[in-house]
Amino acid sequence: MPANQFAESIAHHLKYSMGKDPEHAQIADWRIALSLTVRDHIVDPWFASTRATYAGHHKRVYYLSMEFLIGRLLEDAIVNLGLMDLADGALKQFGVSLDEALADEPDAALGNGGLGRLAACFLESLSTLGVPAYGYGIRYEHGLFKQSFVDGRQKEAPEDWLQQDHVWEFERTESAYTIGFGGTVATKGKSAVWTPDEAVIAQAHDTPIIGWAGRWANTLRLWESRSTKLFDLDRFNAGDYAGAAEPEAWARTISRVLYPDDTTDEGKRLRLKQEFFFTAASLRDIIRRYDYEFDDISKLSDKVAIQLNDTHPAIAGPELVRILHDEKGLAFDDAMACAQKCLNYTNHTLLPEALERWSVELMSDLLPRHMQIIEQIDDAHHKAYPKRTVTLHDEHQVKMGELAFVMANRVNGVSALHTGLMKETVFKDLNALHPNRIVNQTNGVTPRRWLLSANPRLSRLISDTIGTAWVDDLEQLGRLEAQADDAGFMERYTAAKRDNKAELADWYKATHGVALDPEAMFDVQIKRIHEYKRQHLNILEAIALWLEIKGNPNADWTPRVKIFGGKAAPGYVFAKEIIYLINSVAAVVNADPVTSKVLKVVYPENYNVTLAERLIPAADLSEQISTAGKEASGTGNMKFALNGAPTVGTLDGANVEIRDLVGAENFFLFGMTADEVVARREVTDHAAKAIEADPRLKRALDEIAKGTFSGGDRDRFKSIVANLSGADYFLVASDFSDYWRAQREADSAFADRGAWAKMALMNTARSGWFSSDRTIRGYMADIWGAKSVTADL
Ligand code: 26Q
Repeated sequence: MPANQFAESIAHHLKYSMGKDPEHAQIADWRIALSLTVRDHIVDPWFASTRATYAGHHKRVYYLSMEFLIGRLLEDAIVNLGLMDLADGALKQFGVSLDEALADEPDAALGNGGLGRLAACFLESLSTLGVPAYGYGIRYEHGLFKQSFVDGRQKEAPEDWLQQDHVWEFERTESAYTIGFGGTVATKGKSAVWTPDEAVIAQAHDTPIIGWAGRWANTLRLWESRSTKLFDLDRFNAGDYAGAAEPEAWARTISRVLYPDDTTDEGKRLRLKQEFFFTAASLRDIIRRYDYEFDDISKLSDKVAIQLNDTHPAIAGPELVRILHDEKGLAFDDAMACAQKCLNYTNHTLLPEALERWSVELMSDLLPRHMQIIEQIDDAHHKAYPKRTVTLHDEHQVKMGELAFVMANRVNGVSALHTGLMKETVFKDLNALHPNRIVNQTNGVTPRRWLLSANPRLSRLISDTIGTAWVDDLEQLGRLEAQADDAGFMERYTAAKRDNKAELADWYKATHGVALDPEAMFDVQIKRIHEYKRQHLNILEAIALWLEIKGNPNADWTPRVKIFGGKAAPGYVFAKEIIYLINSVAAVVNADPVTSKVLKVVYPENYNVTLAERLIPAADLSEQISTAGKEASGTGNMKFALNGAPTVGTLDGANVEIRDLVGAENFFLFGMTADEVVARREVTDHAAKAIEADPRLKRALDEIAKGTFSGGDRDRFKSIVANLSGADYFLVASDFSDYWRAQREADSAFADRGAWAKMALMNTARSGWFSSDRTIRGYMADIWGAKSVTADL
């Protein structure tokens, strides 16, 4: 398309789709007009994809997830459609900067962290690979809260991504389902009739997800809850205006806000309602589409593969059985077998407190028919496996992990280590009964967003060196290894990182008023704040380092900037204390004239996908320091490695596989293994012993206790000090000494810039396996039995 035509299309949309006079258009208006123009380029491939799927009667993959952490969409679409130069040139004609337009888009944060971001990477890879697929989730009016710091403490404010026109979605008024709750069950022969006493409407909104090179587009279908009645006219006419709007307001609460908790099983009725709401609507939609195309419902699994992203949609098991048995008339056992062939479950955590359980009372009250079916599933499972029984409910609770497992064809973990631990721990008994059901699918990340678009400098160098095929064949990066001895290439590789760091420093100075030295090592830890992720281990090391530098200021220190990013669940008190401590340490350390040239601690507010895209390309060192056995996989770790930041990390999650691939010599390993962690917990006073054995750790804790970071207030961080010197469940103290050692090794390595650049390059060159394209191929082959349709075209 010629540049003029592209510009004309923008002008046309501004005027006729948006009713804006270009004279008065703001940056948001230009951004939306550009989005509408780009969107026009998506529609044809989108329709073609749907038609090809129907024409070939292909199997479809359905990815059910409570969370899709998609971030901004415009740049992704422009990059995948190859429209960057056109868009840039066209906006210039109007005197508008493309960068500013891209930066104006709100970041869609319909997720908490890794699980939600994984779902977003998977959607993009499914489209890139040309697999017929739908993502199904909830269209939250408010995504993850906005984080700010007030005097160092986290403050939450509502997120409002839908304040401006959101032109990426199409509302489908014809796709709406009534979803019931509560009520009664009447028996009818062998099956039952459920009559709910409360109902809401699930209204579909579709967002096309375009794959690389615009070859294929799938749909993300998000459900919005609406009232079945518009408003109560009688109450309105009686003058009760607030009361009249109540049914509408009440129904809408289901899709009002994303649960910001990723630790505790919130015992909330609303959460269970959200789960059933989107799962039931999605299943109805899936079956409607199947019925339109095929006759024999018992063959559903030939054409339908459903992936449950954790247990949040696990009610899909009983709901699908209910539809097949109560509504479609299959015998109960046939209904159960049919559902099992369609469903698959991904586990993302082994932390006991994060495994979902619902009380039998709540389940019976909200979903009475489903509770009966859960009992029947349990009985059927017991009958089939009489020797060992695994009950789906004990202590009057329904265990959603067990339910998802029993109702799944395949169950998967998200890294080799995690899958192994699943078999040995939470699902030990079920694994013994169903030895082939658990499979591993190590996570991956989309290289289009996390390299091509987030790191244009490095991408350009890669494409200049090995061509552009790496973009959808990431293992081609291996060819970069041969460049390690080419001085010209290494100079450009180093320059790309230096320029990314300078850009980050400029942004930080402009937004936070603090200067960062781009020559220093940028040491980055970005992820949700959690005790098991051990941000407190990192900040303790910062304190110890600060003290060490103060004691010997003229030594040859490797300058470091420690960068933190991440949100704490609003109800997670200890995580919020860690944030407060990091900010308090930053304030003291950054103001110290003796040390501030070689050590800074910074914590930009409101970490999100957009900030990750800024930080990762500028990182020198990737902090992946969780207690071994606790991080299911990690995906940030992969993004850093790909962008040339070696890891300092434990043998946890996918770190293990990263180290195997990039080479032990290009990874700063420290800490106990998962087995050693279990053994160490048995040692009496393990924390006290570790502190006694390491004077640096002792001093660091003493400084906190003395009030050095709290204006002399000795009580402020009492809970942290008490935890770390007491129970210390996540073994921060026991891993400290080895962490310190690994960090000093990183310091020395960084001082040799040439050698460091080679380590970084090996991380880039050997991380191609961590593409989510590889992960999706694994799911296609081992779990879904789905095919790439573009591969046949
Ligand atoms: C549960 C009940 C009630 C409210 C909220 C929740 C809830 C919400 C989100 C529970 C868990 C989550 C998110 C978990 C998560 O993000 N896990 C991460 O998944 C990544 C993708 O597989 C892994 O890489 C990370 O290791 C894992 O922590």
